[in-house]
Amino acid sequence: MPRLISVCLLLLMSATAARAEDGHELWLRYQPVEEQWQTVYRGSATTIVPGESRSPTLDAAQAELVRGLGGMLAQDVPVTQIVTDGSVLIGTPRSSSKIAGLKLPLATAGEEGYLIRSTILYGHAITIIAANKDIGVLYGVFAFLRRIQTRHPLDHLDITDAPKLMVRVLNHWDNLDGSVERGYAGASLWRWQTLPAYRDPRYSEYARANASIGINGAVLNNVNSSADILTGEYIEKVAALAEEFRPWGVRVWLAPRFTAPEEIGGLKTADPLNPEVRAWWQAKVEEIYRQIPDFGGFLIKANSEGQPGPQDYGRSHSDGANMYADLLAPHHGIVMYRAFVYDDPGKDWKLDRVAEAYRIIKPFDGKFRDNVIVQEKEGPLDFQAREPFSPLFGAMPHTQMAVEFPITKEYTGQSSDLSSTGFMYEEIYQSDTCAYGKGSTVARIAEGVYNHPKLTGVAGVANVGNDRNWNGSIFNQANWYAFGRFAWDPDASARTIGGEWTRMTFGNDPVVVAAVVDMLMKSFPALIDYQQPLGLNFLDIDRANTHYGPWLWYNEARRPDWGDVYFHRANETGLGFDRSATGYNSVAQYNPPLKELWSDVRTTPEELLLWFHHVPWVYKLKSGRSLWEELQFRYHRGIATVEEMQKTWSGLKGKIDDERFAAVTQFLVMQHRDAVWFRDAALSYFATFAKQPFSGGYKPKYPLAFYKALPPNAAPPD
Ligand code: BDP
Repeated sequence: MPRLISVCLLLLMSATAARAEDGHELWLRYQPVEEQWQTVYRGSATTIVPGESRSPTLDAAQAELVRGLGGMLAQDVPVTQIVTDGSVLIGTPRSSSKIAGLKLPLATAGEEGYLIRSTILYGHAITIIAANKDIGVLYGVFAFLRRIQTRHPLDHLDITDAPKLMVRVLNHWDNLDGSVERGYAGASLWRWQTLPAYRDPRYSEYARANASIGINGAVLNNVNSSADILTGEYIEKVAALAEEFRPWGVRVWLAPRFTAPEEIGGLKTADPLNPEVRAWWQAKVEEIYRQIPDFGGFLIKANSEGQPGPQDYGRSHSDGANMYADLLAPHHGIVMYRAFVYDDPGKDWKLDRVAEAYRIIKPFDGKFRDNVIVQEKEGPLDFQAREPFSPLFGAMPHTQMAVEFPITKEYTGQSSDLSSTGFMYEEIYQSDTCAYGKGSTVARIAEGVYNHPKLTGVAGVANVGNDRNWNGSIFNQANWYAFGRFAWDPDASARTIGGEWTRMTFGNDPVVVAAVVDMLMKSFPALIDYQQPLGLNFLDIDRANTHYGPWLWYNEARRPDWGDVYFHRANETGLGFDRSATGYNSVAQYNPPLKELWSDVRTTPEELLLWFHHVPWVYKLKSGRSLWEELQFRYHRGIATVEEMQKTWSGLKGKIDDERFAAVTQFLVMQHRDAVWFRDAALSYFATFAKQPFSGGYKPKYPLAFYKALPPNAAPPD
């Protein structure tokens, strides 16, 4: 019997050691560090010394430190006022007389930044985490813990860091019925039914995760908005969420519906210049600020894809944006006005859809109020895996511009694919717009280097849902993380951020780190290869609007640009959309020398070849291969990379807990299936125009007719 007990005990112990993880803890796992690191760190974090005065944010910072240090150093780290060797002193000059006495150079830390410094106080070697504002202390605490999570030393620290962008918001496309537009991580996190009374603990957990990567705002509802969000009933619910988020420095924002004065206000019009309409909005804005004094502002999608807007009343985009801006200004609220607009011209449209945002919005440069930010998707089209940067960046010198990035992966792998969007964030931010001389990158424009007054920001369309792991898959967490870290510093590198995330998520075993970072870095280029090589795009518009799987032949939509054929323009002479001077000339929207370089097929980067040109099938690329051969080469390369990722991952068996290991393994199988599906359908379809055989003995798995007959959203059998 005693023997049986000890066996059971052993089993139990080993089960705990290999503790299965479901991903709920994200990158904030705070697992005990290895023995040798315990020795290194313990001396630098023996006690926590907070200031004399408190606030919910300072309490959160202190609690995080207790939790993080306690977990990683596997010992209690007491909170005390007594300074000893190894104390961590936290606070602002206002909250802590000790910090005030140190007269730290906090000016460069600004409103939200922090300073972490090793110093001597009363003869003791200590670490200070100080800031001008409480939120900076919280960010500093997360940065300090991140150092331990990623095994960086804690001595001789002298760090000052501050976010380069002011507004760092997630855009949730959550509907009030609990569904999420383009969400692949379960239903909405907001349980409207039980708000404001019930405060799901996940609300503050969500805000904490955001704070850990510096995100400071959340637009709660879909840009395709319902007016109901502005009713008194919902504003109370929104206020409850704001209360849960507040300690973590996350403000709530809303996407109002332009016609709300008519729909819920009983007015006959929503004309932004009508005094009654203005009065209605003014009362609404005041009602919001009475309950939510730190309300962030409004995100607006107007006159785009059927959404109502000022043009419906004969007014302009700036009339609409400025009406909101004027009403929000006394409360320090901000309008984020989306440049993702395109008109509805009906069936005989002759325009280039890609050129629309620029054509429609650029004329308003300088016409928006100072508290309006124009929010433009990263590319001129619509979140495709690879687009050139939007030419609006660099075309509106008198306008505050923010990039809108996809985090949710509508066109970049949805729920199944491992594809790390950090790659895209870096590629876009580092693109040189050439607008203000060499080196005027999208990052510098976003940072407001060329703008006065300076109001900067970024938005990411969230991939958060009520799935246990928040994002639908473990690797999708990397994209939320990367968005936040790039929002903090647009000049950061995807590799460094990926490395941080990997260490925090899977641990610091160098074999694991090297393997996972390698997967992250190759995943997005692989996706481009097997879905949208050489600048192709929108090959997945299907009749049910799911955007999952290849639908290259689809051409039956109400308007041509809601079909695939419009975008790839495959015919017997070649492939691609001619946006050069000989075609639609949309390339002219770019600054010199880009417009000249990209207008010439020989000087266009091959990554964007078919974005700008209609290229003959026999055209020779740099590789020496013809377009038809190169296309095949890239599709195959994409799949080969997925296979490499599968191999790399399977090599980590035993080094990752079983649950997450199995989940990723299964997702990779799906990804491989879908990548093969994309390649086979695309190449079978293009072959009907190229009229040439496949190279190297390759043969698609099924005939083209089979792919065409698949219903939307249904992958072929393996
Ligand atoms: C498109 C999505 C649609 C969004 C739209 C937008 O398919 O669901 O409403 O973007 O950004 O790509 O407004």
